[in-house]
Amino acid sequence: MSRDIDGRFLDFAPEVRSTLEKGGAVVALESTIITHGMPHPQNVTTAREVEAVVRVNGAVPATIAIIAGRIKVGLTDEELDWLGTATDVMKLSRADLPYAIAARRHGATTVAATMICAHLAGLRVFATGGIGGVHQGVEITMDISADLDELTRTPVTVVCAGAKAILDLPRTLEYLETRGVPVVAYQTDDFPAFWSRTSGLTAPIRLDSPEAVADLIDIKEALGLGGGVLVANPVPRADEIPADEMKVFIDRAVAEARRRGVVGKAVTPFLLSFLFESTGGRSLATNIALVKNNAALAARLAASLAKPAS
Ligand code: PSU
Ligand code: MN
Repeated sequence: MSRDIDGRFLDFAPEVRSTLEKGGAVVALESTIITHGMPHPQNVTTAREVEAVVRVNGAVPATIAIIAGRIKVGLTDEELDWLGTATDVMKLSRADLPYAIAARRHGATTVAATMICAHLAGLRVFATGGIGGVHQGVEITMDISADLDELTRTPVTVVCAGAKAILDLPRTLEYLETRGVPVVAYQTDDFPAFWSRTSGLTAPIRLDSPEAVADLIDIKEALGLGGGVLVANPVPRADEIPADEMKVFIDRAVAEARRRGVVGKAVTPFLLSFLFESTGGRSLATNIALVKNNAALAARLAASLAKPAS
């Protein structure tokens, strides 16, 4: 269960707490996708739909965010609505978490920060859209998402649709391999590319059922290897934007970010919103579909992990 025994930092939603106490299945969800990843009102409607998808697939959702310095594990409807339009919410990664808590700030958790909070809360599975990774132009900017290092140290399984295709995907995979993070493609041989089902890169591992992924997670933990597991689940065929179509828009977005001098935490939100505009909303529709698809798999995985060993 939770390592935060005295409740010093964490506030659990009652349903999340009671489910954890019974050893039931809970799926962590992040909040940066709500505050910095999607426009309003689609951000809030998606967050609700994603929670519903988790339930339908046999688990309890716990959306994680920092509100007035408290780590919320599971948000109320009111908190979720508020988050959807709030303007004073920080984008929190590992480096920002202690400050946000100490200064009683509001913060949306990225993949890295959500993994940390999920682990503190005793959750093992987390669903998102796409992880951050090595950015294009890393030779000059050294921009590598803290999400990658978090996967090397925090034992939470992240279900995503690959790394966002705005990134340098070959280098992202190299980095994960160097740092010893198992990367599992789900029911495919290829590492998926967020909006597209394939990146043209072969994934290191392929598994075809939630039970097989659960086995791998249990064994990794039993071996004491530390760190997380990345599960890359391709967007459903009907919702994908083929990689060659997407590339045109991505190249334009990356060039525009460079021209405007966008750096640091602002890069990913800028690229996502630029793509939303330039694709006439199509990139967002695909993003929504892939997050739901990941939530469904994460719930089935959490349910499989929660089963008592036979
Ligand atoms: N998945 C999405 N949309 C998003 C994100 C993930 O579909 O906006 C967020 C996650 O919170 C992830 C972050 O951690 O993008 C990556 O930000 P950066 O590249 O600055 O590390
Ligand atoms: Mn970055």
